[in-house]
Amino acid sequence: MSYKFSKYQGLGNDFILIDNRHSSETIVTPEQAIRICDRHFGIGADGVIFVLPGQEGTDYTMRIYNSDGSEPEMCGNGIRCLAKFIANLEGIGKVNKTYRIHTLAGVISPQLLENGLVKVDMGQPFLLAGEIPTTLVAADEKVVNHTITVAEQAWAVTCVSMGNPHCITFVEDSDAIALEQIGPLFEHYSAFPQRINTEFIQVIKPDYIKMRVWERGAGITLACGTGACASVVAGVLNNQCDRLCTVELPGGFLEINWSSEDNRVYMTGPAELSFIGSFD
Ligand code: ZDP
Repeated sequence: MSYKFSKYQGLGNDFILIDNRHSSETIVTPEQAIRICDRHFGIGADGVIFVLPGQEGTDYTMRIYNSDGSEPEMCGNGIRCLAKFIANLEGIGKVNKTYRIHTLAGVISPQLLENGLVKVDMGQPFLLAGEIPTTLVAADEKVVNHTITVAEQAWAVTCVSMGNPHCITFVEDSDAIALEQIGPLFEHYSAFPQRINTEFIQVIKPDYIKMRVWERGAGITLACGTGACASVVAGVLNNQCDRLCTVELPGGFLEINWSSEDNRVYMTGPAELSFIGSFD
């Protein structure tokens, strides 16, 4: 069997996109996803994303497998890529078109802007420990500026779920963090039963922060959209940043707005087709 795929990236967070509109089962298994995401023995990607038929009145459903085969609830950079991929599949130069996408984190709405960027209504953040999930505090409490010890070092952490779990910590110098060593220790920290994505944030100005990320199931990536959203929410909760904030990631920039009007988080950033191909 040969499958067609399209390779997209959003700020260097790269994905294999698969047209799965004919079936509500993914045509690639998590085991196959691990193989095709391999950068030496496969196509190479941070994850595999599927466009499936919509559910409950939505236009489409998105599912994603991380490069380790695990399935996250949501993917911020991925859903921008998905919006571009769908516009391509539908074969029309769609501008100002908004799609309603069913995800494991609820309905998420990406909009194709005239300038080529994609603006996504990422929904409301979840802040209670039971929703993250984390056992750091009681289930109905928030984790804001809470100190934990990882790698024999004290870290003040704030936890936010954008459908998927994030642990944010503010640091003096994000470049100085030994991500490769420290990231896995956060990911597998016992108080995070679903594991965790971890963002190390350096606040340059209230409306400009710098982020490095260790992703659950994918490790170091050049960008994480849900992580950028979660980081701005955490920054606001800690009085460290504005609701409207630019996030600088190794792969580029995202504009994040945690709206005080509707409590929803809006993310604007690029997504581009790299190439198309097929695999057996
Ligand atoms: O929650 C997780 O397991 C993440 N690794 C999912 C991927 C998140 C992503 N990088 C993003 O941009 O939100 C795609």
